[in-house]
Amino acid sequence: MKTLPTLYRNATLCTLAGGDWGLIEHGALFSRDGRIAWLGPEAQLPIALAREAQAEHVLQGALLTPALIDCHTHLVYGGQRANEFELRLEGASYAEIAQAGGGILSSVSATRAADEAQLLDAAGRRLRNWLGEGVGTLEIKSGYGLTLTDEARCLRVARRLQERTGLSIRATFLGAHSLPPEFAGRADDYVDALCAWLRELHAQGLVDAVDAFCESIAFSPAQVRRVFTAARQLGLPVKLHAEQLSDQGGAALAAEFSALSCDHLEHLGEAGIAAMRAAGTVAVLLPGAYYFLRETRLPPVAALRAAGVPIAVSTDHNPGTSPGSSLLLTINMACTLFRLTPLEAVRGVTVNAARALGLPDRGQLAPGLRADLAVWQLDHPRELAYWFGHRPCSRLIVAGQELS
Ligand code: DI6
Ligand code: FE
Repeated sequence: MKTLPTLYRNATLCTLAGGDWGLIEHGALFSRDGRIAWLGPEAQLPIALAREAQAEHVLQGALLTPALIDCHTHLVYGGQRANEFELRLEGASYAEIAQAGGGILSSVSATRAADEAQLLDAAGRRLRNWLGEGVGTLEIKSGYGLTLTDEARCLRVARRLQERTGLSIRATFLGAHSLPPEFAGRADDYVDALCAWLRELHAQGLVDAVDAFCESIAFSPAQVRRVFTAARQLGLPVKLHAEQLSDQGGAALAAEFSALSCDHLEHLGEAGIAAMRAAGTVAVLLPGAYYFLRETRLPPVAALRAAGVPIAVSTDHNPGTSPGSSLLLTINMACTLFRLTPLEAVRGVTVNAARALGLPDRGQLAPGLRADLAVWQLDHPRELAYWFGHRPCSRLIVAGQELS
């Protein structure tokens, strides 16, 4: 889409370029063709750019950051699972509910029963919460269909949400989420089937990356290896739900396949950290799931930090373990529950979230990057991690296009 050459003036820029906030007071930013063409102190704005601008926004000192990125969601599903929340409050564990046929499989039934328009409507309604919080890029995983047709429907919904909203949406195939009932007792046959589906879905242009759930209640490292081998043969990047409930050695396996990210990681050990570091794999922390499952085992934040593994933060929005719809609350939780600093948490939903999606063209403010911008009625970016239940985003711009 064509966008006008646009000038944003009198902003407090938070570039996040380099390791710090990258603040520029009394800043200006010029975008052209959906990309950032120039930024810096307004006093240094080249006169030619001021003349070229066809749209101008004077921000009166408001904060201008890169649009936020939610790099791990399961946004497309039918139904909801508030009944399981009640069961867990009465003492049942997440794994027990899953083993009794609830959990992911109850969302699979509801998703299969919904048609594409219903899934699109429900996900579209949820997505407004992200739009209102300055999120410009969002990853959506399949994994509640678990047949070729139902997975295709969910991935198509992800594609259609991008067309409908203007947000940038990445679609991840998570066929290896749970064993569907029709394959009960035949997990290896299911892995064969989903690898064949992956080839078909890829041919339809529906897949940007491949994920799997490596856990005793889901898929073994050997099975995940087969899924990843199929993905890499198609040139697709991989990521993994790893070490959420136990240490399966999933992170080291994912690193072997140069995974973009390993996500959850509460039970991650030293070997996994070393492997992720060597492979440049991002650690995606999901405090919403930790909170909602009332977990007590913290991810090894200090060891990840010491090893220099990039840390991202995401909602993990899903109906079972993280029904929250606020990336801002999630970064607050990353600080309160996981002890990230506000700078680490904000980098976790910008620079490092971009890396977790393999998108080097966003997540910071710098010339040449996409003009994915959020304007906030805040004095300092640390407030993004501080307030909760507060919506200070006043403008969202994606690829130079104003969305709200
Ligand atoms: N880990 C999670 O937290 C979600 N999926 C996964 O592999 C949970 C999905 C659900 O319970 O519906
Ligand atoms: Fe997840």
